[in-house]
Formats: sequence, C-alpha cells, structure tokens
Amino acid sequence: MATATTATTALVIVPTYNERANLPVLVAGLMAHPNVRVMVVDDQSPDGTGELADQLAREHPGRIEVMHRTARRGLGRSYIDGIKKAVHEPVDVICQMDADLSHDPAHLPDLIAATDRADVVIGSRYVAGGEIRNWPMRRRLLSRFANMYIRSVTRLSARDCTSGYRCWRRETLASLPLDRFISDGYSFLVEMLFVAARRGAHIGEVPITFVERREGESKLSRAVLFESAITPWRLIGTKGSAVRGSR
Ligand SMILES: Nc1nc2c(ncn2[C@@H]2O[C@H](COP(=O)(O)OP(=O)(O)OP(=O)(O)O)[C@@H](O)[C@H]2O)c(=O)[nH]1
Ligand SMILES: [Mg+2]
Repeated sequence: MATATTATTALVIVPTYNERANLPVLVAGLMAHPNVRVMVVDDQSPDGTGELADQLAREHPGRIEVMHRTARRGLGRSYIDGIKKAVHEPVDVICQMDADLSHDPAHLPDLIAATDRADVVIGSRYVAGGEIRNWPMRRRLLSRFANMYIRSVTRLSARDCTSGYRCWRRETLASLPLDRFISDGYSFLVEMLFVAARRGAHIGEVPITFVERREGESKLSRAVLFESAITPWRLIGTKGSAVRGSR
C-alpha cells in the first residue's frame, strides 16, 4: 500500500566487505526513497569501502551512518552489532540488505509496505513473481536444495529462508535474543527466522528479482556451506540455541 510506504520510516542495515564499486549505486537507489535511512556496517574492508561510506554519509547528512567494526570479521557478527544499535532508533521497520546489488532498492517499498501484514517480510526468490538472474545452474540448484533442506528439517514455512533481503517490524527484531545466536553466514539468516517463528512472529514474503553481483567477489566459503548443513539440526535440537527462553 503506497500510503503505508510513505508514512513508514525504515532503517536499512547494509553489511559491507570490499563493496567499493557497489555501495555508491546502492546508496543512490536507497536515497531515492523518502523516510529511508541507511546504516553501513563495514568490517575494515581493505578496498576502502568504509572510508567511501563515510564520504557518502557526509553527502547525505542525517540519512546515512557508518559503523566501523574492529572485532572479529563476520556477516552474522556485523548484523548483530548493527541490529543492537538499530533497535534503539526511532524507526518503524529495520531492513537487511546485501551491498552487492543483488537486492534491488526498487523492491524496498514493497517489503516495507508488507510489514502491515507481517512481523517480518522476506524479499523472496521463490514465491510467484520471484526471479533469479545470472546464476549458473549449479548455484540455482544449491540454493533450491538449501531451502528444501532447511524447510524440511526446521518446518519453517517460508519459501526463501536464505534470502538476505528482509524487513522487520522493529519490536519483532528487538525481541530476538541476539546474544544467544551462534551462527554466522547464511545460517545466521536461517537462525533469525527460526527463532522469530518459534516466538510467534508472522512471516510474509514478497517477490523480488535477485541479480547476481557484477562487481567484487562473493564471500561464500566452504566453512559457510558446512555451517549451513549443520545449523537446521542444531536449531531443532534442544541444546544451545536461542530458541528457548523468555523474551
Ligand atoms: N561486514 C561484513 N559484511 C560482509 C562480510 N562478508 C560478506 N559481507 C557482506 O554481506 C553481503 C553478502 O555477501 P556476498 O559476498 O554477496 O555473499 P552472498 O550474497 O552470500 O554470495 P553471492 O551470492 O556469491 O554474492 C555483501 O554486502 C557483503 O559485502 C563480513 O565478513 N563482514
Ligand atoms: Mg551476494
């Protein structure tokens, strides 16, 4: 709904590691939306993405902030630090988004608007209207298999559990026990969703067209894949997860 989109304030957390070529394009796309702010969480990118983000913040006063992390590098860790700060900001929704232009800022109003009907909204490749561009068959199969695997082990109902493009109602995100989260990488995204669902959050999905990165390098490693295979089983087990416990 257009009215909800314009009235709703959003803070988009964007973790970055060596995204110098992509960040200015992403920021330009996001700044086109009124009521949208950005928090870049940079892990001391060797290519100078952090300094570039500082420059962008100066160009858009009050709309962009930059967190320069110095602790151990990691996507999940970056999100945890970013979210802990973001939940104290006076915004209605908090979004997660990759910097590599796989996630088109043009979809953001759809995601934000759908928080009217859900506590967390996934930008989904696997609902009607969703699409993937420029992925080789091998990568498509891996992602499809990962989602089937995750859904059958965890019983999560979402079609795209590994999408990193999401919008959360701020209170829903604030209620997650982030300090008890264990995983990093893709698994962190699955863990967030699983814990939120167990706590009664309603998950919505809106279609996106996902476009493979053109600039920079993927950080998908063997360690990340291994973790992804283990995590669903850990989540449904009784020990050590953030699932149990009170808010
Ligand atoms: N702060 C931070 N950001 C990271 C780290 N690793 C990846 N990122 C960012 O997380 C987002 C997703 O990373 P990608 O390398 O695109 O990983 P991916 O999307 O899983 O892999 P591809 O599909 O191959 O692109 C991008 O914005 C990266 O810059 C990290 O260790 N720290
Ligand atoms: Mg990517």
